[in-house]
Amino acid sequence: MAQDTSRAQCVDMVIVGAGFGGMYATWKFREMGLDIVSIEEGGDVGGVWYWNRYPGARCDLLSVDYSYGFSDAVQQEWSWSEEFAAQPEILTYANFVADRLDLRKHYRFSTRVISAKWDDTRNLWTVRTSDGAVFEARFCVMSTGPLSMPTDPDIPGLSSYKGMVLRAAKWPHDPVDLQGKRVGVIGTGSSGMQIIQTLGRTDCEVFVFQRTPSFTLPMRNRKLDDAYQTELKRNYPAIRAACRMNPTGGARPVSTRPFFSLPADHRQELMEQAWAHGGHTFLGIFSDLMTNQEANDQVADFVRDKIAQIVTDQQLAEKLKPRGYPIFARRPCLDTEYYETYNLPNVHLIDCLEDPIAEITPRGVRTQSGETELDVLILATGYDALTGAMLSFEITGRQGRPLAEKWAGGPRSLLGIVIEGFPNLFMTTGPNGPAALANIVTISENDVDWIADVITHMDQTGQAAVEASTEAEDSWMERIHQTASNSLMLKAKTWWVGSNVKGKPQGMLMFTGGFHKYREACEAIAANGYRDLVFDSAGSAASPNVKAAAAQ
Ligand code: N01
Repeated sequence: MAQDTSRAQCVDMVIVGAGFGGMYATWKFREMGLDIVSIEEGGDVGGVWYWNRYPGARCDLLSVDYSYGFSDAVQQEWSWSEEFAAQPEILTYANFVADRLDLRKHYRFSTRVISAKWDDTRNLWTVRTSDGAVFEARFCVMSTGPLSMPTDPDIPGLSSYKGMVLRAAKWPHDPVDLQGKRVGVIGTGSSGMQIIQTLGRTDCEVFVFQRTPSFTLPMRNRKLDDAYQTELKRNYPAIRAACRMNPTGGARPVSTRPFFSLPADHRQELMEQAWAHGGHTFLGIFSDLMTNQEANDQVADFVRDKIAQIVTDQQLAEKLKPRGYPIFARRPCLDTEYYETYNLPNVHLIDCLEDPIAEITPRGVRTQSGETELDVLILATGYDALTGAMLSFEITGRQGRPLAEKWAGGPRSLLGIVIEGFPNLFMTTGPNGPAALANIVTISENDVDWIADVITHMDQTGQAAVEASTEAEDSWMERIHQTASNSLMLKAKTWWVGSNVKGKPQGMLMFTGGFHKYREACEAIAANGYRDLVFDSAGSAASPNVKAAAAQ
């Protein structure tokens, strides 16, 4: 059916999202001279940090890593107060960047994209938004984020509950008074654990509904003093370079030492030191934790022993011990006295493996053994991750093919950036890249820069459209599959493999080979003259601005 585009506003590029990917894309493509419009559902910048305002929300990547390196002015002017920043500081940082780089003027906030359709004859995208606007654009960049579509639990009776329901991922912007309340928390992933360890230290009565216990390691956060800040700012070029060489996209220790290459007492000593030091040290002491089941078991035992040492009631400690999956095959958390929280008299664990939730009632939560009355119910039940946001609106590619149809068996793309059959559509931190397995900010910068180079190449060579070749996409998907199969990553049920959403295709969708290998793959495609991409020069629609910039 012909599209009515008579009201359309013509731009070079539509960018979706105001998280770290969308904000950097907005800056980068504006600086390249493109006429851009950026669209964001939230009322302002910040992405997940705009929405996730729950008590205790904090990033468990180092603040220094979890910040932009593309602008030296920004990194020199901004100072982090803590090694691991809390949500309010990260949101203030996002606002600082938006102000400093004057990004807001490009955004339409509180606006959702409702469809994006490719026009084969004109080589243009038509993008419609919830406020009735229509844009025609040569390019679309989807910076919709891997964790931006929260899911409610599949428990009967939720709508019947008469108390207050709060969602970790859509926390109210106005203060919520939880003082003295009976608060139930469903979910013990990263969000739930942060809420529990925070509310447990207030005068709330906290009831934790735990289904699968998660592993968590001590964060041991600390304030950053002036001397440290000065040294840090002097070293930024080296830090950013190190992040780009690292599997996590952060300046984290990496080991080349297999677990069993050391005697048992030395291994124990290293684990004790890492536990005492906190942060990411633990992940950097052995090289083979995700490939050697026996090594993984021993590290998991070490953490289970720590739980037993911390939690005074040994029956409770047993319930908190994660079992049945390798440590680090589900997203581990860095916590602040999470296990200690269960020694507090106002914190109660309901083990939903032993005593499953039957329903949510008007008064609270009923498990098999009885009803727990609650004033407030907090849902920290996770996300339709990686693909949820992209499939939440209609995207139609070449010959009217819906993305939902192409991705019916799971997402397919080259690098998580370009998709066969969807010309001039780019993703940042897309589902087949390292996505949520590495530092989102480092990946975002990598992806946006790669896209910018492709667009420059197109304009220099007179191309109107670009997409992944079928062969390159197939071969990248095979590499994702092979890399995951060679590790223990597939041995846990988690959002990483889509098992938290009913009916979702299962399997590792992210590239598990590390950010450094992913970056090398991106660079190799550019270095081979983009032979893995298919270009279409028909009626080249190069933006006049980009052409002018390229000619300079
Ligand atoms: O979500 P999750 P999240 N009955 O999917 C439970 C990032 N993040 O928002 O495992 C009972 O991890 C579910 O139980 P189970 C980070 O990448 C980072 O916490 O399915 N329980 C699980 O316990 C993270 O991985 C930070 O048995 C039910 C929980 O809900 C990602 O976001 C902070 C249930 C969901 O855990 C997602 O974390 C926060 C049911 N019917 C988030 N349905 C930091 O940087 C679901 N659950 C620190």
